[in-house]
Amino acid sequence: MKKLIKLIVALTLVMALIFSLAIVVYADSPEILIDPGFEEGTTDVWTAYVGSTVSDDNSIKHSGNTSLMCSGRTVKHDTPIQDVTAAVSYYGMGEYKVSAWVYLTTIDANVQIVIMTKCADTTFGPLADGRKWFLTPFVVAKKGGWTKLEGTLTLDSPANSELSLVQYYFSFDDSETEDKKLQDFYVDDCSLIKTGTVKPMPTAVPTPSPTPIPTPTLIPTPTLVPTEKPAATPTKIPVVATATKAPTTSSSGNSLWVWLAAVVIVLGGAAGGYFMAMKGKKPPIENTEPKE
Ligand SMILES: [Ca+2]
Repeated sequence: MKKLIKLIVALTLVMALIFSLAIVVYADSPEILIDPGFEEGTTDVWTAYVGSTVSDDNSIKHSGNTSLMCSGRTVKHDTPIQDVTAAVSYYGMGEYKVSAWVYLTTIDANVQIVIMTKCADTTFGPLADGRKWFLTPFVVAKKGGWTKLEGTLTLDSPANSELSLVQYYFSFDDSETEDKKLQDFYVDDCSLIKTGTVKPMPTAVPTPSPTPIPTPTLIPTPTLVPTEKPAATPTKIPVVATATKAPTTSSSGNSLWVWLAAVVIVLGGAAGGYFMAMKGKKPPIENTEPKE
């Protein structure tokens, strides 16, 4: 019984977790098309499929200030086109909502929205070259007014085959006369959204701008400041060793030495004088002459 209760609790927790995650991811994708209303002035996002001319126009617009005019068309699908390969590859196969507003200039005509997928597997598709077209039903668009095209397209290219190209564009009815299918027209407020469960697309990481290398500041050569001559350390005068103090002699001792010196001097002087006297005394001259 306890095991059964534990199992029920565990299953409840798992279901709650799955349900909470489902709430987070259950939502349609944000708008996939870039500049869908032509208000951002992008120049390379929307191009012409074949050889027509596409240009921003401010005179006829469905909303905002700008629409896109397509002129000089030569074939039914020569229309504005946007490459959506990255987004559709990310969101994958399944249901997509598409819509757009068109304004014809010459005569009412059939117009539709086209999503073309091309797989790396070139055996896929009606032409066996990897391409397949997903089309909204034709709508009779009006001359001199805005008509909404819309539909839900279920893309079913092989899930295991990488998409090499996905495009969003328009097509006129090839069975109609040329004045209908090749006329100039305007388009505005386009849309392409993946419905149902989608994974949030990671925000594109902006390319970091290179950090400017600072110009090295020239460090001026420092002026040589004469080193202040340190004050001469007075040469230490060696301390003269204090003479060993002679043993103090008594005054009597000094006197004795003085007396002895005096005696020596006196005796020396006397002796010298004597010898000098003796040296100076001439001996008596003997008479050495012959006697007569
Ligand atoms: Ca607009």
